[in-house]
Formats: sequence, C-alpha cells, structure tokens
Amino acid sequence: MAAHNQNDKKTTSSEEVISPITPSSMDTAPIDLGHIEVLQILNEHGEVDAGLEPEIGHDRLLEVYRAMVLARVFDKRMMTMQRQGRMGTFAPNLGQEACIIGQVTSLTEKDWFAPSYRSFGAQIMRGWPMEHLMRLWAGFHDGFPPPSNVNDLPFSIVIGSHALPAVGIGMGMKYKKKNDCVVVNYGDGASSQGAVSEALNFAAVYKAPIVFICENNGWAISTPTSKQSANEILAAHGTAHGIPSIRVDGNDILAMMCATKEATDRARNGGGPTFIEAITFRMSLHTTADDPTVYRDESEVEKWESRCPIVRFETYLKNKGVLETDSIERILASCEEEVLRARDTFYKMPDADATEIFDHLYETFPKELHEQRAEYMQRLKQKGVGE
Ligand SMILES: Cc1ncc(C[n+]2csc(CCOP(=O)(O)OP(=O)(O)O)c2C)c(N)n1
Ligand SMILES: [Mg+2]
Repeated sequence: MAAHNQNDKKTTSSEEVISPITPSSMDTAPIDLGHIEVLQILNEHGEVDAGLEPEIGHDRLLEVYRAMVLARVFDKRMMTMQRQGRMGTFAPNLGQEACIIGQVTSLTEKDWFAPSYRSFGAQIMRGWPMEHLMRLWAGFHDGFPPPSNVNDLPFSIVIGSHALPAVGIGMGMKYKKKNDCVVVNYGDGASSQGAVSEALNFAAVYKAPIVFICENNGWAISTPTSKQSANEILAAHGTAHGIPSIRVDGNDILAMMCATKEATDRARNGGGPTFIEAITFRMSLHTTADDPTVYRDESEVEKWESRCPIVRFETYLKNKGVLETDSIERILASCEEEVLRARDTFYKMPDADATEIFDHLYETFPKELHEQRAEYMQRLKQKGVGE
C-alpha cells in the first residue's frame, strides 16, 4: 500500500506516469504483514485450552514451577538487601517470571543465551550460582563473567547491544554445522535501537539459528510502549524483516515454553530465526534507582496483578493434580532456604581490593596514575578502609 501511495504522489507532481508496483511485478512473494498469531494456552484464570495443552511430564512441570518461585524469592531478597545497603543496584523482574523462565526451557547446555539485565530467573536456571549473581549486582567485577560451565553472555546493560554478538554466535554454530541455537532477549525500549534492526536483518538474510525474544513489559523506564513505537505490535519488527513472528502471552508459562520450543526446533533444523514478542508487565520499579509512581498510574499495575504468572500456573497445576496447597508451601520454603544459603555464602566472600580500579587499563602504567594511586591509597588509609 505504501508503495502505491508514493507513486500516486509522484504522478500528481508531474505528467510522467509511473506504473504502480504490484506484488505480481516483484520477484519474491510479499510477506503477509497483516497476520501475526497470538498465543495463549492458560487464560487469566489458569484454565487450559485443551486443544493447545502441551504434553509435559509432571516432574518437568514442577521443575519449571519451582524455577519461577525461586526467581520471585530471589527478587524479593535482592530488593531487601539493596534497601539494606548491601547491593549496588538491582533490576527486579516481579511479574515477568513466566516470560523469563519460559524462554530458556528448551535450551540445552550447548545452546547460548544472550540476556539483558532483568534475566536473573533464567540465569539461575542456566546454572549461575545465586551468590555469583549477588556478587554481580553488588558491583564486584568477578560477578560479571558467566561461570565457566555456562554458555551465556554476560548480561547486557547497553540496551540491545548484545543482539549482534548473539547473531554472530548463531552464525558460528551454523558454519560449524552444529545443531545448537541462541536465545537473545531485549525489551520494548531496546527494540528501538539500531543494533537490534541490524541483528534482525542479518539473522533473517543468513538464517542464523537464533530466537529473538522481545519482552514487551509496557515500559522502558518512564517511556510507555505507546511512545516507544507507533506500531505497538512489536512482533511486526520480525515480520518486516521476513522472520516468522508471533505474539505470546508472556504471563502464560505454557505459551512461552511452546513458542520457544517451536522456535528453537526451527533454528536447529536450519529454518533460521524466529521473533517472539512476549507481552508482559513490569510490576515493580525499573531498578532500585527508580520511582514509577511519578510517571505511571497505579491502576495499571492493579490490572496486571490478576494476571500473575505464578498464580495462574499454580491453578493449572492444582487442577491437573500435580500440585497441592501444602506442596506449594513446601516449595516456597525450600526456595527461601536456598536463597538465604546463597546470601550467607555471598556475605562470606572476600571484599574487593579498592585499588583495583587502577588495574587492567594500561600495559605500561603511566606516571600520573602511579601518583593518583598513591594518593588514593593514602586517603583510604585515613578513612580506615581495608584495615
Ligand atoms: C544504549 C542505551 N541507551 C540508554 C540506556 C539507559 N537505559 C537503561 S534501561 C533503559 C530502558 C530499557 O527498557 P526496555 O528495553 O523496555 O527494558 P526493560 O527495562 O523494560 O526490561 C534505558 C533507556 C542504556 N542502558 N543503553
Ligand atoms: Mg520494557
């Protein structure tokens, strides 16, 4: 349609007649931009669409449920520790547990995961010890590199910047004829970054084995999705690049698991990338430095409370006879115990060497920095730091 309009304008400004571009005059078939499927398997009351229900063993269902609960317990503990002055900052993921856990359930240890900063639930599931993540958020540089047995990129703070390296990892897998794939996630805000468009385009053209998860949680700090993109259907970014794309209820764990499984199967089978727009909501603040009450209406948050992904999954598991009320309490207690154990391990970890801020910059240390380091150490001594 856009092409027709453009040509119409040209004919009115001159006598020259330009024949309109029609699909039949193109070499390749046009992509159907109008049809983007929406997937929901568990409705807001936790009732399952029997026609879409996946066959997942009870043990696996419970494992996934526990991962969601653990993510929430970790989240709450980290918020408390930050408010106690024991964390640098933290980006909570309250209410997005289905979205984050569901996107890694079909990954193997050989696959790669390229996360943004709100992804600790998936990182824990991928094998990051929780004390390692605590170290990271407390600002110790040894917390940042992924554990050696985990194929993850360090999480990206420069939003969207990790999409290109993620595609590069996928291309490496392709060249080496591996059967593996990559999952990369980023938010509605990051979706406006140029690097993300480049990544989508490259992956689509070269059929990289990658799954793009766009976590549309309604907000990019104080910018709502409506101000981020004139087309709020962000899955259209995928379709526009010729990538099979779908919108998924991101608070529905079964939908997230199924959509990601189909996408990772496609990637492994040489079908190239998939774009999943996961529709969810950031229930809490952006990070501990933020106060959302100054820019968003509380009623919006209340609306999403009834869509809690954990409660919804619990209802499903109860109806299925997989979970009972006392096992809910037991699972919660064991997650709390696990998080507290990690916290205690974290507290026993060594302090940073305060002079390290001067290291790793120069091969040959400049004279001025020698002086600055000496002065800095003198000041630390005066303040009693490191004694
Ligand atoms: C390139 C870049 N620009 C700006 C920022 C500052 N910033 C940090 S988070 C953020 C919002 C990101 O929102 P979104 O992508 O929707 O992710 P969410 O925080 O909602 O999970 C911005 C603008 C940044 N980190 N990187
Ligand atoms: Mg967002």
